[in-house]
Formats: sequence, structure tokens, C-alpha cells
Amino acid sequence: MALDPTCIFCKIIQGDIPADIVYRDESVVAFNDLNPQAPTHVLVIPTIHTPNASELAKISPTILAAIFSAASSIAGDRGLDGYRTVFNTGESAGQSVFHAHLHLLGGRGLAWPPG
Ligand code: DGP
Repeated sequence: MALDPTCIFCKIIQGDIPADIVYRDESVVAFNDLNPQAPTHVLVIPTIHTPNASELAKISPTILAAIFSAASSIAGDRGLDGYRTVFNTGESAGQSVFHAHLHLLGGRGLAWPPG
């Protein structure tokens, strides 16, 4: 699926709006969240536009796996001994940007259950 010119994350992929990019390859881009909820709060996104993780799983399980692989690599590079990975799917779950993105959170204790 092509990039969506109205999507803020597609604009980040293209470099049309700035972001603090921490990792990039052919399939994924990772950048610091604008509103961090933990010392490490990185968003890992596919370089194709798709609205959420469920749709991404249908289109490309390979890219979905690459997202988790990138998150694991970033966490390892930062020496995080524990971290959380979250896909919010749907407004009722807190999704506000409809380009699939994995939240990588770490660097502090993380309570369970989540809010
Ligand atoms: P979600 O609520 O799961 O859809 O998460 C969207 C996240 O995206 C939220 O934590 C804030 C972040 N975000 C929104 N706009 C921007 C942006 O322009 N730049 C960056 N770096 N993060 C953004």
C-alpha cells in the first residue's frame, strides 16, 4: 500500500515533518514519541501505510515481525532489562494515529494491569 499524503506518520517516513529517528531500514522506521510516557518511548512503524496492526498482519506478517525485531534490537542496544510493546488498535483502545505503530516503552517500572 502506498503512503497516504494526509497521514502524519507517512510524512515522518518521507522526511516532510521532523522526528527524532532512532532506527531505519527498508521495512520500518523508529522514532521517539512526541509525548513520551517512559524514559524510552519509541514508535516503530511500517514504511507502508496501513491503519493498524490487524491490517498489517493481513498485508505483511513479514513486516509485522520486522517491527518486533527492530523493537527488540533497540531495547537491547539500550540495555533495557524489561520493556513493554503495545499496539493500540481502535479509538476505544487509545489509538489516535491511524498508521500502524508499535509503542516500545522502558526505562522505568511498568505497572500491570494497564489503564
Ligand atoms: P496512539 O495513541 O497509540 O495512536 O499513539 C500515537 C502516538 O504518536 C502518541 O503517543 C503521540 C505520538 N505522536 C503523534 N504525533 C506525533 C508526531 O508528529 N511526532 C512524534 N514523534 N510522535 C507523534
